[in-house]
Amino acid sequence: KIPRNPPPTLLHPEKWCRGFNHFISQCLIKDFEQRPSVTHLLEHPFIKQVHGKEMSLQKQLAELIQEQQQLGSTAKTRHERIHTRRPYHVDRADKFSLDDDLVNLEVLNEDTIIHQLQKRYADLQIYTYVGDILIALNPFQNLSIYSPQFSKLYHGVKRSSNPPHIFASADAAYQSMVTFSKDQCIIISGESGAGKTESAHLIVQHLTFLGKANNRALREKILQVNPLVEAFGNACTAINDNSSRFGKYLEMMFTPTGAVMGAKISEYLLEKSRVIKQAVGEKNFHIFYYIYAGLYHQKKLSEYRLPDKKPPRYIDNETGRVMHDIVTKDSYGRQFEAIQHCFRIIGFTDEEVYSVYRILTGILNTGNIEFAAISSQHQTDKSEVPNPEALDNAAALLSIGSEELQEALTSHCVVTRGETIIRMNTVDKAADVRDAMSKALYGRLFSWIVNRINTLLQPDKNICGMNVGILDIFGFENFARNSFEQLCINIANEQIQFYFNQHIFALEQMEYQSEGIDATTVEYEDNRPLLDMFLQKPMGLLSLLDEESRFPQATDLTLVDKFEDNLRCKYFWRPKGVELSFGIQHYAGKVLYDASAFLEKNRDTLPADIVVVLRTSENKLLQQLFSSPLTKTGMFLFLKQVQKLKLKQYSLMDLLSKMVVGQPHFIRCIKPNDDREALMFSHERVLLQLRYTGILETVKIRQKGYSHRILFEEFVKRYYYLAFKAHETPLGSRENCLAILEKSKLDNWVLGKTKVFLKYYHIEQLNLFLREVIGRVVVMQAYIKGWLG
Ligand code: AD9
Ligand code: MG
Repeated sequence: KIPRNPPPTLLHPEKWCRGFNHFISQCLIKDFEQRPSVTHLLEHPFIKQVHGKEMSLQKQLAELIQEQQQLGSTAKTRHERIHTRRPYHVDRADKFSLDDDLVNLEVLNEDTIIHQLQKRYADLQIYTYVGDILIALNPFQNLSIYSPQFSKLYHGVKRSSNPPHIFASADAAYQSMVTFSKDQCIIISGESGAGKTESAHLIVQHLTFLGKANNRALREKILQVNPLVEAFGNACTAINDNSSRFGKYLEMMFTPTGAVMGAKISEYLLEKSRVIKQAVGEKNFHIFYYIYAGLYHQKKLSEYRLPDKKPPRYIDNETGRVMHDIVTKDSYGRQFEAIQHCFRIIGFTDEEVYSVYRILTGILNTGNIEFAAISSQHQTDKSEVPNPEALDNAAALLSIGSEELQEALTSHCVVTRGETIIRMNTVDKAADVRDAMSKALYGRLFSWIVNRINTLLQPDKNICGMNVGILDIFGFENFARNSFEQLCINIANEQIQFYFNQHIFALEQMEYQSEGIDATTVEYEDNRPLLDMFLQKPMGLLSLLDEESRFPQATDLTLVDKFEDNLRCKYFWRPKGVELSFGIQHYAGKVLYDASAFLEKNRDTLPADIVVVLRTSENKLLQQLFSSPLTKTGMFLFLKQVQKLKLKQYSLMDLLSKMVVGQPHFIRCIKPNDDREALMFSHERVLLQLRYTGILETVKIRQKGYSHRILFEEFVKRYYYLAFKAHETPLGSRENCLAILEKSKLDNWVLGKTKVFLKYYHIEQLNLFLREVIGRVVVMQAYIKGWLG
């Protein structure tokens, strides 16, 4: 009567009654060191007594145990670990040890590190560890290392059994979550085009593999989330054909036994301005091309009132190119089908999807509305719409009145002394209102889609689960021309870097001091002064920007003047001769910004007249988008939100850790060249990234430092199985920690005043021991449970 599906992974014995555990520990787990083999267990009097002769049961039990035992095998010394041969490992005689972990380098400097990365890259070993941190070089080609076989290969095994891999990092996060019932987060960083989004996909892929419950439909749904939101939030830029134009935090939720049960996305700072205008060589959000091409091939353009000779203005900034691509290649059309599939699988209703299409095509039609000046006797700066068919089309798709729309675009109400006066809009103003409307429509539609996905993937509220969050934001950008969007993106990256520094360097070194541990300090580049320059109140760059945005007379020039007057530090400068330009020395390099339209973009206002019209829409979804302020699913509330918090001194650490909760795991993506060429390794470009991300310092601190610091109490609670019987409840004392550490035969750990200081590899070893022990308990639990019926 062994249950068909024993707990897939670990069911912490604590969750079972102590009586059972006592029994099990009495019967089976005599001594941790003894490590009874399968035969040992089968020979055990208890098992024999119960089912001694039932071979099938024995066989099943043996399989179960074997499976569990694969999780952890005999502990090896660190030396053995390093020199174990692994599959896919290309062994080469070289003056640098071709090791998987930079921490093992004997000679440590920029040259040795880069040499090792370069060698590995040439062998297509794109992943390398720095202790518990993963470095991922973008291969710029499809590798055959992400199949389900690889997911299996990396499932629950020791990290050193296989070459470094993103699946191993995902696995580590998953195993920590299950073993300690604690939320985890994976923070992926790197400049634009370095491979963050691809990495995020691979992590989701592996986590869905690990969290396989019997709910296949749910897994399918989760796998469609990224493609769907990326169709709406990604676009082709000068650096990356699939560049993320929003920040994304995807939380995958699991049951206490590690089965996936739901997901939630938080989106952050979508680059809405892309809807209305794109830089030369760049494109609008993918979805617009998909839908236009899809409708073109399905011969449905007229239904959505779109022209079939020339794409709408918003998606046609490279004259003729888009139409040519759509007619000759069918890839956009196929993508449209894929998106329809995503909507269906995730659970959007046909009506909802139809409304989304109407809004998208409504936006495209809105972009085609033109304005021309008309002069009347009294007013010379009035505007009218010379192409009323565009206006009618937009109004029809948005299910609003055409006249009302025209009015809202070409005029606005002002209330002075209780009187409402209607003022006419100039041509420029009307065009601005039109574009503001398109941006608002798209921004709110995007947020709605995200919220809807969250509702559809919401787990059962009755189960108290845990999650692994994956943070994938837009990477650091430095274009020929950098605007407000790049500033926001780069500040966000500045904050991620700060978070990394805090975790890897600052917190660690603070703890050595307070716990009286003697560990060499490692110098690192602290970007806090730069963040202060951005975020301090009231004189930080963002505060100044907000302040200036409130003055109606302010211009972008007065803004830059204000910056210059107030930001007196080495990170800010103003180049001579270019009025609207200012430079920032970011952690990742110097960027020159063009302040044109900064104020307007920061104000991001939508005239009330437009809101009023949109609220009259007969499209229920559209009505909903403008009926109430959308509740933002808050991720880490930085930038403006940071300022809303009435903090004298902001602390991103606090903010990030409030939002991105859980134990962080870091993945640093590196772009090997700017030409997106496979196997091309630009020494210079990689070195630059290694420098600004502080990889050399990270290797040093991982070599010398103790990346894990655990309170005595917590340590005993976690690992007491390793030295005590399952039914015992030892105190969280220094002595008991010592007992566990000695029993586990680890070396190089240190005990502080209140904490155990461990190297990153200790954690892996301890967890493997623990899983081995718990694994046996679980098998027995399953067995006994089945036996008792
Ligand atoms: V941005 O900041 O959103 O502009 P990312 O997200 O860092 O950027 P992305 O993941 O989109 O970069 O990767 C850029 C391109 O590199 C992808 O479109 C792939 O063509 C390529 N890439 C990245 N990682 C891999 C990989 N593991 N295997 C194959 C990859 N190709
Ligand atoms: Mg990306």
